[in-house]
Amino acid sequence: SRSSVSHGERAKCHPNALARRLFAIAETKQTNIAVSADLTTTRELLSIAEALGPYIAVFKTHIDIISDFTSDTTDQLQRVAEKHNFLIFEDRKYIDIGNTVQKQYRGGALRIYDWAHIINASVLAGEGIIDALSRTIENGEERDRGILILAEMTSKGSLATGEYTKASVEIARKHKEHVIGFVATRQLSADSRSDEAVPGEDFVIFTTGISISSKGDALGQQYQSPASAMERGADFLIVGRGIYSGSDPVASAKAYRDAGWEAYLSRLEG
Ligand code: 5IU
Repeated sequence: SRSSVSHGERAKCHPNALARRLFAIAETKQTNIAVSADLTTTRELLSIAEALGPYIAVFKTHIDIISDFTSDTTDQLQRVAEKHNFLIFEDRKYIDIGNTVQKQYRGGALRIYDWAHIINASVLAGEGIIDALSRTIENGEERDRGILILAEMTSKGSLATGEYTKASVEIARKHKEHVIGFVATRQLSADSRSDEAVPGEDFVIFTTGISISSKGDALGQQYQSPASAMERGADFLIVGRGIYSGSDPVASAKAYRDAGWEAYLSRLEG
């Protein structure tokens, strides 16, 4: 099945250039960790990016929570990303009508298209949102851009389930040029009858809600362990407070990287 294919193999074969780059980074740095840097000042954001850069494949931001944001924040973040060879994922969760999300993606004060390799979107509003974001990518000059569809959520009582999740997969299949995968808690695109990978299809699964030590927080977040997420089909593990909120984020990042990579290797061995 698909889960026994290595990152190196997927780096060679994936039809999407950004996905190839992502798998090549994972293979080279031997990490499937995406740190969720939910920090609120430019200084903290850049210092955690610099410190954790060597151990991560992806740096996930919520750029609208930075209290002192200027274009310098993201200019500098891009420089750190180049230096340490990781991709930037802005967790913006686009959800509006096509005409609005194009403006939110391309323009405004944040100019997310200019600096974020990966963005995500909900298909609550229908597939037009994916058309609109795809067109922004096609009309722009940056070629290494990709979209993740928000197919599930980890918060208690999430309504992103069942038919909604199924529709997410169907819409992704129609937009393979720019949709590189899903934010989800498990493998979603296997053939429902055989459980085998669908030929020619290689969606990347990013799983949030990962913690080695905690089961949840006071606001409804629900966690699973790195090993559990990898067993369920995750390709990249998104870790926030588990890494940045302790006294030694670098040591935590290494621990999550080791746990994630070990689980990946044992999955390869089947
Ligand atoms: N996030 C989730 N669950 C989801 C989705 C996104 O937690 O279903 I979609 C985001 C929220 C936060 C990060 O930015 O992932 C998780 O942070 P912690 O690891 O600190 O809980």
